[in-house]
Amino acid sequence: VNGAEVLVRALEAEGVTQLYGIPGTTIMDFLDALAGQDRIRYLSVRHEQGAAFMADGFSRAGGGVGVCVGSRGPGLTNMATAIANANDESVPLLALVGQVADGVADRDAFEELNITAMFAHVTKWCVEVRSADRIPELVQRALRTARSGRPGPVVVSVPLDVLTAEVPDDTPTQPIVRVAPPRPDADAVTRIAEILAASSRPVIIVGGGLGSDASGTAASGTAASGSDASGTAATGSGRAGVAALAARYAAPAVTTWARKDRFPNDDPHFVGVLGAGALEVTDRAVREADVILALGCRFSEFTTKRYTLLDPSTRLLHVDIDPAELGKIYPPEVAVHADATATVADLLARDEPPPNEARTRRLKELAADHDEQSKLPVDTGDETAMTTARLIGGLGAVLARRPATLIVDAPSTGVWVSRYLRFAPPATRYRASAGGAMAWGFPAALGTALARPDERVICLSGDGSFVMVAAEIETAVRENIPVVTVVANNFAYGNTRDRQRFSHGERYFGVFYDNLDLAAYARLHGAHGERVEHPAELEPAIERALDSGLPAIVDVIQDRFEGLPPGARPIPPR
Ligand SMILES: Cc1ncc(C[n+]2csc(CCOP(=O)(O)OP(=O)(O)O)c2C)c(N)n1
Ligand SMILES: [Mg+2]
Repeated sequence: VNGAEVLVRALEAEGVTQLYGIPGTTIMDFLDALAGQDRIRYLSVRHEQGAAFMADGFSRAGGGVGVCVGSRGPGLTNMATAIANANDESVPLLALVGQVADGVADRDAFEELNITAMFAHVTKWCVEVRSADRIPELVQRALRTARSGRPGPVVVSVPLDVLTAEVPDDTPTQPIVRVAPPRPDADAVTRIAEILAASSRPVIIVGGGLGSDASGTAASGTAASGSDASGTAATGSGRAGVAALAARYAAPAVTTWARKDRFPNDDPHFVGVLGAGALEVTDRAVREADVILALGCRFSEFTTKRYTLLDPSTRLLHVDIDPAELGKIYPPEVAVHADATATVADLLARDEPPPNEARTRRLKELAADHDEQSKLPVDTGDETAMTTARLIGGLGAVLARRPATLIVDAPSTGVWVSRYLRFAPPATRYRASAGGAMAWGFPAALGTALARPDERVICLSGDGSFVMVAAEIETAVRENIPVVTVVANNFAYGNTRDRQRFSHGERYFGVFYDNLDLAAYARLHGAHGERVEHPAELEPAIERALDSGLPAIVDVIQDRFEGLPPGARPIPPR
């Protein structure tokens, strides 16, 4: 057999079930090998960026490690944004690319790129396979690297002559190796418990390290996985575990920007989502805390309002699976290099502290303020205007009737979702991008639907973001992926328009444009299309889109100044 066949076998041995890609000279033998089997599904897409964001969505939805495929140079550079975004956001991903044949390498051959040099900085690992008999070893290591520890993207480059090289048919695949996530040191757990018990204004910050769908630990059967599949109250892991921990210390809990559904939103300890446009009460809970327990969060610029959120006098207890994150932004008093879910479980295994009145009183005050502030503002103005308040209200009403995963791209409407919609997994789930790359949403929604074919997926996108990847509607129709995409269509790069509103004297430049009729565009492809111009049309249109069973676009026509909720501002540029 040839290297391409061995590559297919190696992927299959690792449990890969789907690939998304675009062909090119260097990977034609790989496609040939895929064509001769039916264990791995190959979906041809319309842009490599789409393939990589789809793989990202597949990973986040718990489908395993998402894999995207491209031919050398330009095929891979088209994936670069998605790879860098996955690196920012700890998403496991494998980008599999061809490379010029070794026989002509280093001559600036056609579309040749120094792949390992270029991608070293935005991947967890980037490797070029030098001989076909090492394909099983390196593919296995790549996938293990992607999913272990702090997950992230890997690039595997396979030169053409490695794919065509002959190897014995009995070239073995390697047995799967999974790395158990590190458990916390017992002394550190004791210190955390003691400091929390002595605190008067604690807060728990829940980040992506807790109960991650993408951790890959569920597949290994090891303890301490908090994925949607295994995060049950019975085991005290994941979402239920951290809610129990919050209850034990009467501690309010907040989540980082993209992780809203990592804490039960209907729990009385939940006081909101950090990040741009966070509610006043959410920021206050953190700013005024005497003790912060940070579980698997990296204190991103976004979450910390440009590193201004924490008071230097606050005692920080920081748990993270990546030791590089401990002390990187804020120096912790207790730094725990461990899996966050395992740490929660170990904390819960200790004796209950006595109740504390001061903490309970503060929690009640914050919870009451959160209840008040997280009520969707009611529009009293022109009832025919398709305002964002009405858009979010309608979307929330549909989600309450028709449970789905909501995928939110980078639109200004994201702030509304993070403030005002509540998610109760597993019925309703929420996925957002924190790296900020526009265009993530629609393809990530396709990947989510591919990972969870029995569940519904709704994508909320801005028009600017959606149009960047709109070509993938053809992929969705051809491959029968019934994602409903609601486009908040304000004919503007709204988020950047608001920077001009607040920081550039309302001098609007380069932020407005025209869009074609996106509902008609959908129908031209054989998808379902709805154009919504009046608030009363919104909910029935989304319902019809869901009922159609087709990929669908609901094009919601708005005023070009629609965007952020009242009082919210982009983080100032300086
Ligand atoms: C790939 C990429 N380019 C540019 C930006 C900067 N940016 C952030 S949001 C935004 C505008 C988004 O417009 P749209 O998707 O229509 O959403 P809206 O804010 O209008 O709701 C821009 C240009 C980005 N985040 N990612
Ligand atoms: Mg817009």
